[in-house]
Amino acid sequence: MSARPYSEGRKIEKGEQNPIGSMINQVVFIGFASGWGAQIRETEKGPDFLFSSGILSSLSFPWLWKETLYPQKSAQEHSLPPGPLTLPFIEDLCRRIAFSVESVIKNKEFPVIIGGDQSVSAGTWAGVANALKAKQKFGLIWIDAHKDAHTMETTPSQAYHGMPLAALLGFGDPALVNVLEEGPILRPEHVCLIGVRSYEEGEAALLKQLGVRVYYMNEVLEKGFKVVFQEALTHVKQGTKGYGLSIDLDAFDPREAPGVGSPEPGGLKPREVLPVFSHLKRDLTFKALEIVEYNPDRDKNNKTLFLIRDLLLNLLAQEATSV
Ligand SMILES: [Mn+2]
Repeated sequence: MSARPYSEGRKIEKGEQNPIGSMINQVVFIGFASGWGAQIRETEKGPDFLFSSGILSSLSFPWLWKETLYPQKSAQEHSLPPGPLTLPFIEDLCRRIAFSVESVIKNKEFPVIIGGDQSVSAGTWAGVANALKAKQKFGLIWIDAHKDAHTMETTPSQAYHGMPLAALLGFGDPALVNVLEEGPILRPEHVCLIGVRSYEEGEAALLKQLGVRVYYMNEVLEKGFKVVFQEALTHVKQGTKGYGLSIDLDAFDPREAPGVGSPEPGGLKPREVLPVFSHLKRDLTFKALEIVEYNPDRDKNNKTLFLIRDLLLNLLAQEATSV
């Protein structure tokens, strides 16, 4: 199983304004059905569950589900420990997602990547940077409970979903660093992390050495999400040709988003985050969005599913929906 094309979606109606901006035709979803980068593999069910839930029919903007990318072998058919044995699946998927994202942007459409474990990020942002000719000139806000900045030398778990940010900055396995072309996708000064509260020494040392700005959860609680996010936006827009948003659902408090791969207590509150996101509308420098680590098996009362819908509405709809 490689890719399943979907035609479902909602077309732009006559006279309707487009989401994001008038240059953009529609929002295009791409699913990344992978659990190979994680220790717990059920995130591979995330995109199909989201799509078949029917919840996307409540989106108020034009959208299309382009495809869902599946690994050569599912973790349900095949058992492997985290680490190098899983890399061929991840490398192949990252390249396919990069090509898919690239073609969406070249088509003047806005890509939304739905994961799947966060190893996808090594592919997503390679594709975005290529399409925009913005390699090392692209900003990224990484909203996550973790730093995802390990390399094989520092990781305790060997799981590749803990490594994509390092790869985007040029560190780690060449298969993930050089997905489409040689060399790092992002420069450290163009990256911000928000919501971090669980990490290991090795990855922290790498980000510190590179001077990457990390807004720990403490700082978010102190200043408020609104102030932190505005600062982060200013940061990632400086000297770049655009910016993207990578949202690991585990950044949110597990009481609000229980359906994730690696929950960490004490996270972001949707009621603080969603209104802030609604201000991103029609910002033409906002180029792509990924929402990852959705694990439907662990969700409770579809809370996480509804949170994904609310994130999409607040980030992409003309009028933000109150929550
Ligand atoms: Mn993550």
